Amino acid sequence: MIQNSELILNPDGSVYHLNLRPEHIAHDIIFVGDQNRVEKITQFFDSIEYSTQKREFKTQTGMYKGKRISVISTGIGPDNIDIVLNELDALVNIDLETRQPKEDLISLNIIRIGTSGSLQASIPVDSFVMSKMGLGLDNMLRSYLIDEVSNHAVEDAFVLHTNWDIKKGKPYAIACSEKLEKLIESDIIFKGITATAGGFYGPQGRILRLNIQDENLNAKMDNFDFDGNRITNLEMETAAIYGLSALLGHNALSLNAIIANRASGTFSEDPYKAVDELIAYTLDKLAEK
Ligand code: R1P
Repeated sequence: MIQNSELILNPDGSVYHLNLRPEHIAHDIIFVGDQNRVEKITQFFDSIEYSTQKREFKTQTGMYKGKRISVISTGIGPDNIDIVLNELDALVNIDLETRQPKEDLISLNIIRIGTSGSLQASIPVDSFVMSKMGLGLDNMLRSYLIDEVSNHAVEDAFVLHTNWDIKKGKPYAIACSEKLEKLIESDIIFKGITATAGGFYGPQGRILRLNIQDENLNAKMDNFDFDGNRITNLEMETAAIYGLSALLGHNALSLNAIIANRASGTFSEDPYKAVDELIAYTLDKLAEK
């Protein structure tokens, strides 16, 4: 039995941070970072059956063209992904009455619609990137036993290529769900490796007033190449989503609207438009499923 201190439930039986009970979520789920992005998606729904919010975690569940979908905001960063993935998994794969894991496990389909900075001059602002792989620079997943789901060859090649300081912890590489990749892909979407940082400034190579451990890291990431796979972009959630999904048996895919180009130093003139277009694109692909 999982103790009360380990799996915390609110007085109404909902999971501690997400404020959700099992009946509140669909098995097709869209993650966004920004809580204000939830309604940018659900405005297109035919109906909404449930809404809740606690802290940055806002959820709406409803129907879109005959498909039941939940949209959940994860806030910023891999630490929040640890909360969201574990609590969502508990909702479907742990009996909250007996506090025992279930025998028949459910696989959720999880698609992130995020924003991100491109590292490649050839991937311009306002384009879309699908992450074939998440490369976690953030360490969160290293608290789990990840050897069976992570790609050691990519990790070792990246450590060697960047002369990575192992004091920062070893990066981890996890692939996306091939099933969701096939569902969502098209020739308008770039594909590549998405690096996930544990912070926005220093951890992503931004220097304001503090010196950073490796000023050349972004340039080295920019020319990393593993069997023709390049690091396309840098954000803060994808690798953590891929890692916990792989460990827990869920399918995950991350899509990002590119709103900044770190190679050219440019920022989108209308970042909301790119996000809106990615939302419309993803909803249509999901409805075809
Ligand atoms: C940083 O501004 C945030 O924006 C990006 C990063 O991953 C980080 O969460 O994604 P979202 O727009 O999806 O939050």
